[in-house]
Amino acid sequence: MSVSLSRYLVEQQRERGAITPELRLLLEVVARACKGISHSVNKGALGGVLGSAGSENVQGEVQKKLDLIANEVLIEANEWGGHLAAMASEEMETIHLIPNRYPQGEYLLLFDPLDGSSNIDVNVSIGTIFSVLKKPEGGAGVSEADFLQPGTQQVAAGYCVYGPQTTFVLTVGDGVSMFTLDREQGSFVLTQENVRIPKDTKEFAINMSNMRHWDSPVKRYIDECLMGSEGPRGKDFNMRWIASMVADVHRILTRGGVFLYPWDKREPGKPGKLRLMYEANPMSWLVEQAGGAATNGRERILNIQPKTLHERVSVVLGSKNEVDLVTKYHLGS
Ligand code: AHM
Ligand code: MG
Repeated sequence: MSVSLSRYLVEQQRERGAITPELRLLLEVVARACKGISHSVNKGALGGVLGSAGSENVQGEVQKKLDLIANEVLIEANEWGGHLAAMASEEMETIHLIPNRYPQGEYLLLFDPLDGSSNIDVNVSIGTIFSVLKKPEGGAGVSEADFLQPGTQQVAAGYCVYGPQTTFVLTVGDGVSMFTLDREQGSFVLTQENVRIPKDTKEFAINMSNMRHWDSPVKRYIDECLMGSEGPRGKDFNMRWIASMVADVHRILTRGGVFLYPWDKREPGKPGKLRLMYEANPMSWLVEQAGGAATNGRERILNIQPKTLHERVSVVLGSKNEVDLVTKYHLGS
């Protein structure tokens, strides 16, 4: 018998005590929003949703129409349920407070509404990434400072990948589960539980066009992979780079691999391209929950104390032994 996401969440709440009723509602609502986004993504040119919106986000990136549609869908779905104190998004400079006309809850929701924006118009997998925190106790109202908690404080995290299938991937700290969207039923159905990432791999993911800008530990690691069976690694590697972190991480959760988006010399003042709070933290927790590892080259990503909402970070995640090796090269040992 198939298990729907709703049933899975009820069981997580009732039998395992892993989530509260409010968090269950929150996750149901996020999944419902993802269904709506999936619908828009599928329509593509027929829905008039492709192309640029003609605006830029706070990071100076051109916003696509679907970036804004996905952002709107997530906000509208989550505003009225009474489970949230506030939201934050890659596409919004400041936090989004819950309007006074709705009850306030104790959770904080962060998201990248549509990750892999450069792939929207070319019909390649994209996705939504989300992270849930609890508002710190005490203090009236809610401010950006309430969001600045390390990834270890997440109470739920996941993503929804819009690819050949729409798959919702979730952790509430009790392993990683995957749910496939059944379009006829209109519901997410549990298709894999207890996802595990193999400790070793022969597959790496990095944007090789940035090679000349990398730092020496990253160069060394990739050079050794490229030497294959003739080099110190003694095995041939394969490479994949989808340029949608959701799709690259989904492959790693499915069959292993290592993903790197390191600091590089193009913008030396920035720690990396990817954002800590709504990209790296949720993905790092999922990867760790599946037996993998995630560091910024030196330290565990989940331990980083964020200083700003849109802070960036260098990312190395995936199969544990590879992440450990890259980290070792950075630490100079
Ligand atoms: P986005 O959130 O604006 O889509 O940017 C993040 C994406 C990641 O999904 C992906 O890993 C990376 O940017 C690709 O960057 P690049 O085009 O430099 O290879
Ligand atoms: Mg993104």
